[in-house]
Formats: sequence, structure tokens, C-alpha cells
Amino acid sequence: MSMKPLRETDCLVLIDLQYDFMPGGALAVAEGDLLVPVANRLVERFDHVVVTQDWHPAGHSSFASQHPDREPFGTVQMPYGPQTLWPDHCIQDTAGAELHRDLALGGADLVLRKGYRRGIDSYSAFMENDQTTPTGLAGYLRERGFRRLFFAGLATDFCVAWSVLDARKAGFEAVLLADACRAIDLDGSLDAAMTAMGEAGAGIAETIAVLG
Ligand code: VGL
Ligand code: ZN
Repeated sequence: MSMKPLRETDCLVLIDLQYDFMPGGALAVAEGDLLVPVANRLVERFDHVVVTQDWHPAGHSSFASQHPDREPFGTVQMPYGPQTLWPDHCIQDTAGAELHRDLALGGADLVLRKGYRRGIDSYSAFMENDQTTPTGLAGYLRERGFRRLFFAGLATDFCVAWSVLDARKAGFEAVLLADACRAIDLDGSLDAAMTAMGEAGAGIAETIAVLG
């Protein structure tokens, strides 16, 4: 693939590179730690970087522990629709919620926390899982004049994919940096996410396309 020249209106969005999603974490994603050096190279390359942080209160409604007789990775019906249940993870002010310490995020413009309402999960950086409560990120990015967003991080099939899809709905160009993401892959969720992102008009690229 040919090199993508970057523009002033491009922004890198790094999703949830936190300890609980790293090997050994509460909701570990295989090889998640391999993304840290990749993310650092991307941060060096982009003039503008936004980072997200999954940030749940203890007892969050997406935790299986809050639903009697339910197991992690099952599904429960919430007022806003079906919700996958997760192990307790990324609890506010715990070590597991911290961004990986080897990330060189000094140049990041914004750290956006999400998932802080007890009763609503928020995979997407733009919209909570009820699909109606905005995080404010679209307004922030629009006001700053960004047009094209590049996505990397965890997990490809949940927080990254939902963010890419919402970016498209909000009118941004979106490019998934596929090798700079890793998936949870629950019941075909990775295939479904890749198809949905393609159908939504997102670009799928390798980091080499921007890093050269
Ligand atoms: C995520 C499940 C629950 C993610 C966050 O970052 O993909 N997945 N919370
Ligand atoms: Zn979460």
C-alpha cells in the first residue's frame, strides 16, 4: 500500500491502552502489550492525538458481578438493549484503569474518559451504548477542524469498532490501523466488526501506510 500523506486536519485516536486490557489484566486482550511501541511511533508521527480511557465506577452495570447468576461474556438486556457482561475492569482510580506507563503521551491533546455512568456502558469514544448520550468528542474534534481520524488500540471488535462506526455517523473520515489493534473476538465479533466498518465507509490500513 502506498504511503498516506498526513494533513493538518488529521487526528490519531488511541483507544483504551490500559493495564486491564493488557496480558495479565482483568479483561486481557492477547498481545495488547505489543501495541504500546506501535502507538508510540504513531504518536510521534501525528501532530494531534486523542487518547481514550475506559473509566468505570465500582459496581458498573456492565460487570457480570452485578448480575446474579450471570457469567462474564454473557449477554443481559439493559433498558437500552442487549449488553455484553464483562469481568470487573478499568475501575476508576485503580491500577488496572491506568494507561500503560510506557506510552509516551506527553504530546497527546486530550484524554477522554468514558463509561463513567453506572447504568450505561460506553464502548465508543463518541456515544454511550444507549446510542443517544454523547461523550462530547464529536463536538471537540469538529470544533478543532479535524476531518480524518485514524484509530488504533483495544479492542478492535468493541471499543475501536464502535468508535470507528460513530466517527462515520458523525461525518468524519475514519481509518482503522488494523495492525495497531487487537481483538477480544467473542462469537465472531471480530469478523462482524470488520464487515460493519467496511460497510460504513471506513478505510482499513496498516500502520506502515502512515509511518512509511
Ligand atoms: C472494552 C469491553 C468493555 C474495550 C471496554 O476497550 O474494547 N471492551 N470495556
Ligand atoms: Zn469497559
